Amino acid sequence: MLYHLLYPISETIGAFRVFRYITFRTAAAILTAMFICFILGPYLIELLSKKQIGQVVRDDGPESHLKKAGTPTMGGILILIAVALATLLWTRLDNLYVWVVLFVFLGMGSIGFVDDYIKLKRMPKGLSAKQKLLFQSIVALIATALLFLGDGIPKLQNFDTSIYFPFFKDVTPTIGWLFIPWMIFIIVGSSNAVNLTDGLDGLAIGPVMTAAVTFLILAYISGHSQIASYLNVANVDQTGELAIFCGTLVGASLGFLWYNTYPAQVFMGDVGALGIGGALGTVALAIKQEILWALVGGIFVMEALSVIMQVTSFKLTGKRIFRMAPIHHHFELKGWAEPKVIVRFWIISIILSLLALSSLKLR
Ligand code: 57M
Repeated sequence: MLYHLLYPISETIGAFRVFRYITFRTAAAILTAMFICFILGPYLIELLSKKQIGQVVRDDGPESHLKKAGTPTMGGILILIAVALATLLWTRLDNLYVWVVLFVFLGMGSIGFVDDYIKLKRMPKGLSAKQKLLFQSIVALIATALLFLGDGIPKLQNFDTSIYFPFFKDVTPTIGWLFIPWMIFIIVGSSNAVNLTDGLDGLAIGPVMTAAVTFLILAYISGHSQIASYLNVANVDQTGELAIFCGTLVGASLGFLWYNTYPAQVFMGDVGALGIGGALGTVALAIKQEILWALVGGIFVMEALSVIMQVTSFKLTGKRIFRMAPIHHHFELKGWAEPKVIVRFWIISIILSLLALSSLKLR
């Protein structure tokens, strides 16, 4: 919004020329989102406590989690507010990608909100897995349609339905209309994978932050034709503005982590996890980095795979592969202290992001 208000008067006041630069607006967006979280955090936590929006903890989980009962949840509302406000303030509002990503972020967040609310007020299980999946798929389908159609029919014909692989610049299979289910799979899968990871203090928000920093860099590159061509990365016109969205996610994650770090004063709830995951998946698709996303978000992939493997093995053989799934519970039950699991997962996510960034140019 500020771009539209202030850049036009840069002819009179030269200093306002900075509003043109994505780099300047990204830095400002990070700080804005972070301070919104810092400032609103205590009020929201107090409000959630007063309204008794406290976590119901299942008694079949690790014993150490029982003492977490009653910790305020739905703190993801803070992330939603900070990211949405900072995005509206610092991005160009005539950019389709920004609106699509924001739509998925708030759409998935709303599904999470309903789920959290039902869990707290009516039935502890919340929405059924089928209901959740259906609503998530509808949000993903609308986002897909918007990206395909763009601002008119021409975009439909121009839409690049190729998949780009890191390290192999010549492997770019074009999958045509199959790109629609592919996009839905990535968006819904990302949303759920982040949600599954969110089971220890700060465990999800740490890797979210590393992923957002990595996508911030990749989105900037993808929107810049010269840098993209130099680094052998797909150049998608106008995706540079997504660097600013990723910046707001970095800032909001830092701000939220302030309160969510061990021992947590607040949990994000599904309202946070579903929205963040969906948005990261959509950014990956927009900048044509969905394969690299599996590496950047390797922690989320590992958590989701651990659940799939555990459930499949349990159903087929009656035996468990892990002491408990998702995998963070496995390490807790092996005796690792909670902060040790969390920080080690963060370290892995940083290594994965560095590996992903090292794929640039190596194509
Ligand atoms: C998200 N939610 C946390 C909090 C957070 C299919 C199955 C594997 C699904 C999975 C599941 O339900 N996952 C959904 C996990 C919960 O946190 C809330 O949920 C929000 C995120 N959606 O923001 O509001 C608990 O996690 C802990 N927590 C923290 N710090 C945080 O910052 O400590 C969360 C955030 C909180 C708190 O204790 O109460 C959760 O784990 O429920 N199900 C499971 O994860 C269950 N696994 C399981 O049943 N495994 C089986 C296999 C066969 C599927 C097995 O291995 O045998 C476990 N979860 C729990 N107890 N709580 C096991 C039992």
